[in-house]
Amino acid sequence: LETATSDREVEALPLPHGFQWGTATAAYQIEGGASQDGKGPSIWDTFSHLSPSRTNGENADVACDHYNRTTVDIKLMASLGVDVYRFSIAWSRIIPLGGRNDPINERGIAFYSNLIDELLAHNIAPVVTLYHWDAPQAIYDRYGAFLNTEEFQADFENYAHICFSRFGNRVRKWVTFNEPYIISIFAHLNGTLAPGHCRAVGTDTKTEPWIVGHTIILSHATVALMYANEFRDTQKGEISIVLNGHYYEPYDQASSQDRDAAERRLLFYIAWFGDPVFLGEDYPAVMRAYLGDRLPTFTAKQRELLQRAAPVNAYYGMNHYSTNEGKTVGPASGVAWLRVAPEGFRKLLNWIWKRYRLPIIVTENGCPCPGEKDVSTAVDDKFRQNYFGLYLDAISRAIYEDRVTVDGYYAWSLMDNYEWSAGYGPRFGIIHVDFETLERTIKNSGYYLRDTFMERRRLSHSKDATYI
Ligand code: GBH
Repeated sequence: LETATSDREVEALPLPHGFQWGTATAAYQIEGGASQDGKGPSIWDTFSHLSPSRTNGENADVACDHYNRTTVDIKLMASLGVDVYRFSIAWSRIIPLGGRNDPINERGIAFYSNLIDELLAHNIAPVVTLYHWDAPQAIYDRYGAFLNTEEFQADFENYAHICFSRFGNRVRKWVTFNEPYIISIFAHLNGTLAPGHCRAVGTDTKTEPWIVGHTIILSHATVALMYANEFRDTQKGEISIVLNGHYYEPYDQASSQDRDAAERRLLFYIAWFGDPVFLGEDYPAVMRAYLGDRLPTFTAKQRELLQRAAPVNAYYGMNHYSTNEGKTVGPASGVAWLRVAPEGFRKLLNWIWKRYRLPIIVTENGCPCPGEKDVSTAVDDKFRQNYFGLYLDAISRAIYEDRVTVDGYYAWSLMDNYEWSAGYGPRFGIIHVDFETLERTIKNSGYYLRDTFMERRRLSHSKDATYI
């Protein structure tokens, strides 16, 4: 495997003593058990079985079979010394038909309840995402899911209420939505992710992606406020949302047009959701200027909701993988869209901190190695170790040199899994999964993370920590 990721060497800089590290996954990507124990179909069950295939001929009916192997997987995690495990709940396991008047599936609830108990028994804190892309198929059939703001908001609120009631006594950190940008643009504009809505007859790609975004923002605000009003005092947890985004470098630093373009890209990518959610403000003015009335308008009542909900968000959940510009910014990894660019990461940490002033938790970061295939080549994953090392160094620089607050880091992903429309090709795991035998093997990057977090946190409170 290729090893070079950057001109820079990993320095293993200090991280704060209380800095939490963990791993992350999503239900559809790992669980399998597609119709086990009363689970209803989700839009991903449908999408991954379409013909002709839009997912490289592959589906996640079985995936890592995590649904039947949680004990093994938690033991592996525990052996790596993680503090945290971020996973998502499949809505259609809890309410197979999705809606607020539909029956609850106790067997689905039992699965997540046991998962949480087992994590806690191993001293691993659960971080729970309510929505990681797998809407119940029934609500999409009934009213287009995200395309009907009021219906979705009410159904999501009901689903979230059940989750807080049943799991909230053991969960200290909640995420409402994973990556609203991807849900809006990839699932409803270019159609490479479920439901691939724009490919259907009669869809309107001029307005629909922006309606989807609107729905997510309002549903998040409703649920965050409900959590604060009904659950937070007794359950003592935190809630927020996870936003993704590459950093954008101006193609030519000397050009003010390029600098504006890069900044505009960040506003469309991140502030689209960040400004309404974290600041309680309207969409960025530049979005209105470009999109006009293709972009929905918040009513006075909705603005009030946003303003009341904004202070409830306890952290900024940041998924980050790479940097873009008009030219190549680093060596290629195992997928075309991801290049190794830790400096961009550091700049984006600063950009987010400056705009939102919330403690940042890196809720996903990782990469596949170039040429990574079977276990014989995958386990000695130097490229990934180097990527992790460089990105962790960038966090240290942001914390100690730039004074940005970063509280945690969750590697994507705990194990190789179903990479959505790319199927089982790209492997992001720190644990290798053989998809024939379902055997798990910890990769060297897993051990690397275990050791480097121990070392980096030790440095921060040793006398030798001259870095600060
Ligand atoms: C995250 O999305 C997801 O939260 C996670 O589920 C996923 O497994 C992980 O990243 C790794 O991808 O092939 O050019 O069409 C990150 C956003 C959106 C990045 C889809 C890759 C496909 C680009 N991802 N995108 S392309």
